[in-house]
Amino acid sequence: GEAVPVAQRGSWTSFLKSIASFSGDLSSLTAPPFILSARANFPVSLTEFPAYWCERPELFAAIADATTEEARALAVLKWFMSTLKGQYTSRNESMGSEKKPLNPALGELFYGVWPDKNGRGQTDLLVEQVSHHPPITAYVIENRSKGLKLVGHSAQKTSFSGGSIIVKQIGHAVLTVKPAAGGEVQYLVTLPRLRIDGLWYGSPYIELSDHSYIVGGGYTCNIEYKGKGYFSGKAHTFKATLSPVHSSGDIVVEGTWHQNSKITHGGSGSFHDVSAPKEEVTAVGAEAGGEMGGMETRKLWQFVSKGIREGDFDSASKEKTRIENEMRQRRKDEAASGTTWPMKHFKPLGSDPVYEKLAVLADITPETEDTYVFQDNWPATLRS
Ligand code: 0T9
Repeated sequence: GEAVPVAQRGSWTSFLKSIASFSGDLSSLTAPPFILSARANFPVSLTEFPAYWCERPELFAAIADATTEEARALAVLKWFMSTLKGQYTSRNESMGSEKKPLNPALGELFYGVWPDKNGRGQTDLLVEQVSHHPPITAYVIENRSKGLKLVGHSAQKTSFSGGSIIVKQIGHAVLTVKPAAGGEVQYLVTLPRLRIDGLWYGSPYIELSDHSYIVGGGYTCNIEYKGKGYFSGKAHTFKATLSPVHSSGDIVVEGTWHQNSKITHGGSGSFHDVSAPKEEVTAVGAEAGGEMGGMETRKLWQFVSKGIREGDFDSASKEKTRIENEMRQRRKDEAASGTTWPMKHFKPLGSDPVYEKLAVLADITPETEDTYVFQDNWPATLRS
């Protein structure tokens, strides 16, 4: 692969071989340094990824302003579509290719905020790594003044096929809207399938495939994803069909999720457009007077990140090993004393009643999924 630094070619080839002969938890494999994730100032662990759901806070807030079921369903779809560019192409844009995120420790935390601006209200973010084996990340994003709350969890099942990594996303999110007129509306949001291509060349990138759904508020929305060589021949293509549950009259939206789209049926005009810059979350420390505690992601991985950023891979890998050993010891001590690490913000639930009620409306499989119920215990630094 040409994108691989000469000195790391051997280790990239053996890394690819280990992916090919591996099934399950890819995040635990050790990758050569050039493919590790580090941004200007901080390490990037998977606990930071839920922030992608709100990097256009005004589109999230706009969901609350809709006054009809149709307008609200369109606002939810527009917000969702506008997050995909950040979720799936932003590492390529900022770091040249998809990168391997840090594998979060059990109990790792991330808190953040998008401040109020132009009356959109403040939006808060809280993330907790609720499982290490397999990795599961639970999150909440709430705009209290607008009556909007997104609660979800995210995990992955990976396999290797035809030179690409196939990632099946596990988990879902539920968006709860409390309209000003009263009542409560809930939307189930499911997640697309990913392919990681370009591995051989050392410049991995993501393409989305199959379907994801948004269901609730009187509508079902089926979003179909295609890449190069499918219906338009273009990368990152989608077609979303929004259907009212109790009447007829579909609205169809088509375009590229990393650029823009338009309404092609049941209306007209442009739909989403993500050419304007997005707004990254501001990290907020939650312990002693707003200081970051030892389990808060940017503090935990501080020196790993510094090493990667400064090209000092030796100290990055030593520091990473130190953290991993510390976590291993913690698990051993817990086993010895018959305790387990307590979740701080969530309670696991074997099946999600909201998922079950809404998944049937769009024939989503599986029919049931577990969930992590937020305990409504925001740290004071986010509630002042
Ligand atoms: C939820 C997102 C998810 C997390 C990442 C597959 C992946 C871990 C999960 C699905 C977010 O909402 C959206 C975006 C990117 C996904 C990551 C891309 C990726 O490569 C990693 C996996 C675990 C790897 O690191 C594979 C090895 C690596 C060398 C390829 C770059």
